[in-house]
Amino acid sequence: LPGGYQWFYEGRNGWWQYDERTSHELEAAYGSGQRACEVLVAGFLYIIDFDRMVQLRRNDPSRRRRIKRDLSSIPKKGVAGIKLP
Ligand code: V3L
Repeated sequence: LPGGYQWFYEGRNGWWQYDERTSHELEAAYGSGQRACEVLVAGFLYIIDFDRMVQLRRNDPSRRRRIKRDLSSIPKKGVAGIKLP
Protein backbone atom coordinates (compact mmCIF):
# COMPACT_ATOMS: atom_id res chain seq x y z
CA LEU A 1 0.00 0.00 0.00
CA PRO A 2 1.14 3.60 -0.56
CA GLY A 3 3.74 5.01 1.84
CA GLY A 4 4.45 1.64 3.44
CA TYR A 5 1.08 1.51 5.20
CA GLN A 6 -0.91 -1.58 6.04
CA TRP A 7 -4.25 -2.52 7.61
CA PHE A 8 -4.36 -4.37 10.94
CA TYR A 9 -6.97 -6.06 13.12
CA GLU A 10 -6.71 -6.70 16.82
CA GLY A 11 -5.67 -10.02 18.30
CA ARG A 12 -5.43 -11.04 21.95
CA ASN A 13 -2.14 -9.29 22.62
CA GLY A 14 -1.17 -7.52 19.46
CA TRP A 15 -2.08 -6.75 15.89
CA TRP A 16 -2.51 -8.98 12.88
CA GLN A 17 -1.97 -7.65 9.39
CA TYR A 18 -4.86 -8.23 6.96
CA ASP A 19 -4.20 -10.52 4.01
CA GLU A 20 -3.12 -8.84 0.79
CA ARG A 21 -6.46 -9.09 -1.01
CA THR A 22 -8.53 -7.77 1.89
CA SER A 23 -6.12 -4.94 2.64
CA HIS A 24 -6.44 -3.75 -0.96
CA GLU A 25 -10.24 -3.84 -0.62
CA LEU A 26 -10.01 -1.82 2.61
CA GLU A 27 -7.60 0.67 1.07
CA ALA A 28 -9.83 1.19 -1.98
CA ALA A 29 -12.96 1.71 0.14
CA TYR A 30 -11.21 3.95 2.68
CA GLY A 31 -9.42 5.92 -0.04
CA SER A 32 -12.67 6.61 -1.87
CA GLY A 33 -14.21 8.04 1.28
CA GLN A 34 -16.63 5.22 2.08
CA ARG A 35 -17.64 5.09 5.74
CA ALA A 36 -17.88 1.32 5.75
CA CYS A 37 -17.41 -1.72 3.56
CA GLU A 38 -18.03 -5.44 3.65
CA VAL A 39 -15.36 -8.11 3.27
CA LEU A 40 -15.32 -11.89 3.25
CA VAL A 41 -12.52 -13.36 5.35
CA ALA A 42 -12.04 -16.93 6.46
CA GLY A 43 -15.64 -17.79 5.50
CA PHE A 44 -17.28 -14.94 7.43
CA LEU A 45 -18.73 -11.67 6.20
CA TYR A 46 -17.47 -8.69 8.19
CA ILE A 47 -18.47 -5.07 8.20
CA ILE A 48 -15.55 -2.69 8.35
CA ASP A 49 -16.64 0.54 10.00
CA PHE A 50 -14.15 3.30 9.20
CA ASP A 51 -15.90 5.82 11.47
CA ARG A 52 -15.42 3.64 14.54
CA MET A 53 -12.40 1.79 13.10
CA VAL A 54 -13.77 -1.62 13.98
CA GLN A 55 -14.46 -4.88 12.24
CA LEU A 56 -17.80 -6.55 13.10
CA ARG A 57 -19.03 -9.96 12.05
CA ARG A 58 -22.12 -9.23 9.97
CA ASN A 59 -24.30 -11.97 11.46
CA ASP A 60 -23.01 -11.39 15.02
CA PRO A 61 -21.83 -7.82 15.64
CA SER A 62 -20.75 -8.75 19.16
CA ARG A 63 -17.74 -10.24 17.37
CA ARG A 64 -15.92 -6.98 17.25
CA ARG A 65 -12.26 -6.11 16.78
CA ARG A 66 -10.48 -2.82 16.58
CA ILE A 67 -8.69 -2.10 13.32
CA LYS A 68 -6.05 0.40 12.31
CA ARG A 69 -4.13 1.66 9.31
CA ASP A 70 -0.51 1.97 10.33
CA LEU A 71 3.03 1.60 9.05
CA SER A 72 3.84 -1.94 7.98
CA SER A 73 6.95 -1.77 10.20
CA ILE A 74 5.01 -1.80 13.50
CA PRO A 75 5.31 -4.89 15.72
CA LYS A 76 2.74 -7.46 14.60
CA LYS A 77 1.77 -11.04 15.38
CA GLY A 78 1.69 -12.07 11.72
CA VAL A 79 -0.53 -11.92 8.68
CA ALA A 80 -4.16 -13.14 8.73
CA GLY A 81 -3.50 -15.70 11.45
CA ILE A 82 -0.14 -16.92 10.11
CA LYS A 83 2.36 -16.19 12.88
CA LEU A 84 5.63 -14.50 12.12
CA PRO A 85 8.64 -16.72 12.85
N1 V3L B 1 -8.51 -11.92 8.82
C1 V3L B 1 -8.27 -13.24 9.08
N2 V3L B 1 -8.89 -13.95 10.03
C2 V3L B 1 -9.79 -13.29 10.78
C3 V3L B 1 -10.09 -11.92 10.59
C4 V3L B 1 -9.40 -11.22 9.57
N3 V3L B 1 -9.62 -9.93 9.31
N4 V3L B 1 -11.03 -11.55 11.50
C5 V3L B 1 -11.29 -12.62 12.23
N5 V3L B 1 -10.55 -13.68 11.80
P1 V3L B 1 -14.21 -13.25 15.10
P2 V3L B 1 -4.99 -14.26 18.80
C6 V3L B 1 -7.83 -14.41 14.56
C7 V3L B 1 -10.54 -15.03 12.36
O1 V3L B 1 -13.62 -11.85 15.17
O2 V3L B 1 -4.19 -15.39 19.40
C8 V3L B 1 -6.36 -14.37 14.18
O3 V3L B 1 -6.16 -14.23 12.80
C9 V3L B 1 -10.00 -14.99 13.76
O4 V3L B 1 -8.59 -15.21 13.67
O5 V3L B 1 -14.71 -13.76 16.40
O6 V3L B 1 -6.27 -14.01 19.59
C10 V3L B 1 -5.83 -15.69 14.69
O7 V3L B 1 -5.87 -16.67 13.69
C11 V3L B 1 -10.74 -16.10 14.48
O8 V3L B 1 -10.04 -17.32 14.35
O9 V3L B 1 -15.23 -13.37 14.00
O10 V3L B 1 -4.19 -13.02 18.58
C12 V3L B 1 -6.80 -16.06 15.82
O11 V3L B 1 -7.85 -15.04 15.81
C13 V3L B 1 -12.05 -16.21 13.69
O12 V3L B 1 -11.87 -15.53 12.46
C14 V3L B 1 -6.15 -16.00 17.20
O13 V3L B 1 -5.44 -14.77 17.35
C15 V3L B 1 -13.24 -15.60 14.41
O14 V3L B 1 -13.00 -14.23 14.68
